[in-house]
Amino acid sequence: MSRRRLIGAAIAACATILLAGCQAGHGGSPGTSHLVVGFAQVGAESSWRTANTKDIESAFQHAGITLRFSDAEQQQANQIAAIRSYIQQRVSVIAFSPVVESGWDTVLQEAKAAGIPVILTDRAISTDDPSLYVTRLGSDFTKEGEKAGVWAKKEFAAASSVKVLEIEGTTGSAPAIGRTKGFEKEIGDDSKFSIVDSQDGGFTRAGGEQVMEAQLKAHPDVDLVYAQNDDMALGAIQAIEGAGERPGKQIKVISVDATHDGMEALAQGKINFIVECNPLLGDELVKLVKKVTAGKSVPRRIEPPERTFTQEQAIAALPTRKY
Ligand code: GYE
Repeated sequence: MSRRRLIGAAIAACATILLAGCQAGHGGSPGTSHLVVGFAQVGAESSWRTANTKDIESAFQHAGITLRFSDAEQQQANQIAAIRSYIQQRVSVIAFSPVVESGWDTVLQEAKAAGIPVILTDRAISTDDPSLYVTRLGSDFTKEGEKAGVWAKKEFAAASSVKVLEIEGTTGSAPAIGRTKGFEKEIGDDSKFSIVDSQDGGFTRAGGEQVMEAQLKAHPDVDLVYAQNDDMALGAIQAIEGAGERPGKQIKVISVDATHDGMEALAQGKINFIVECNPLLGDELVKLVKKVTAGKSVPRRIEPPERTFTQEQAIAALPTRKY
């Protein structure tokens, strides 16, 4: 082969590789590689949140769709600023998990005016204007609270009085509102249950520990702790052990999420029951983004599959648990 031919063949080979790269670009299908999604995350407050972020990032990477990510550190003002910046960047879709339920109308009207569709992931908003978002992909938090209440009623069927401490998630957030409502509705028709206190633990381990420490002094005779996520339950367990008591024995513990650490504590009998909340929303979010940007219709509401766990079920599930 002459030198010139050799160079020509090399150029042709490069072009073929480039073309293949363009068409298959990181597993993306043709027509989606130009998409840019702005994702405004709540923060990094819990293991659930970390698993959720990781899953979303990897799903978008896999799909070859650009994801711009921001962490609001649990502050609504930060999240509003992030959404405004995505509007300015003219992203294809804005997705976000709202820190709290209310106060979104103004910024979402701005997104609407800019023609950028909004998808809610995980948490919900309260608004009178349903046109401000296309769909919500996330759990039914009231149902989760009900499952916790149903278990409590069964567990304490033979007791004559049950003192309950609620360690709630971030005040004003959809999961805190729903999980409180569902639980209180369930136990509300059984007068032996009394809620000695409900305190905001901010969905963090430190928050759970702090609330529990103070509550053990105010209500040392508490029978049941309902922690609205695993991190707060794990913090509460530390406080209970610190006070020389046995979590899961003298004081029963219910939690929500079913993250790996929570499930380990359940397997060890320090937590007694966990209501699962599924953070693996990435693939479904990618599908929604593709459909919405292709002008296809999507359901107004999508709920991920979820279950509950007893100690035996946690032991069985742990080896293959994904988060
Ligand atoms: O349960 C908690 C997290 O919004 C469902 O937020 C989510 C909750 C989750 O911090 O661990």
